[in-house]
Amino acid sequence: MQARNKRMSLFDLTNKNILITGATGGLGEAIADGLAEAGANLIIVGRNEDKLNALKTNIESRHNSKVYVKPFDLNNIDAISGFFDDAVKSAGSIDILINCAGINIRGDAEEISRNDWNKVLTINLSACFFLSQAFCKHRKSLGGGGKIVNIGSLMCQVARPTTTPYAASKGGLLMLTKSLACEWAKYNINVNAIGPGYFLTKMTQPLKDDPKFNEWVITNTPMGRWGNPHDLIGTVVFLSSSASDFITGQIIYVDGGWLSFV
Ligand code: GCO
Repeated sequence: MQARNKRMSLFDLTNKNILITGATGGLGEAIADGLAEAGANLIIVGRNEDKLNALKTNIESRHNSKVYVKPFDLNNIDAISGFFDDAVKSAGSIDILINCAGINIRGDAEEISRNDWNKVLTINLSACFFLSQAFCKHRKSLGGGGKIVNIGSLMCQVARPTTTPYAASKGGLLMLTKSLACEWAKYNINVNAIGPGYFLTKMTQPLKDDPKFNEWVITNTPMGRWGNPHDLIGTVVFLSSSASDFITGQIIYVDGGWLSFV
């Protein structure tokens, strides 16, 4: 029993402060809840303060975790560093950054406007970079250590028509993960990513509602189903915890076998 507890403490996140963006989104809520269950305190970031407050109440009522609500619009790239400093002031320090916010604007590549292109690239890629930069500065000031987990997609690796800005942003996010892993290993900061397969959220509901698309997802996912946001928790906890201390620059696909299937 003793030995088992010791092993499990590898995954323990007690007293870790984790900042998560997109916290009230389809994947973010489940991830935030799972991290709190593993013992972490959370700094939850999103645009809608009411939704953030509801999530805080929900998490604090069920877990022994302190949740700080930080409304912020990630489009505001120039304000990211000030926002991050403010979040640090509230929580005392931030040990782990989870870049989970993401958007998709689908359409034919021939028709995508510059505005839509910029919107997707700003949230899915630029905001992740500048948050990571602020995080690195903070961790350096504490003598190093820390973890970044980027929420990617199957589209870090493969594409599908009508999702060009999204696929470009997620491909970029994978290389951002690898670049920062190489550069910040010297500060003992691990940078990894997770690539969810087709998960059922508000964002993918229109895809699920299309019978042909739904059939395509089920047939191409060896496990024969859409992912449930809770399917991500184990991997997020692993990459946030000391169980992954010698892993950096990696992406783990949580895809029910999608990428292994031809
Ligand atoms: C979409 C996207 C994603 C998928 C993802 C699979 O059109 O919204 O394809 O949200 O779920 O690419 O990883």
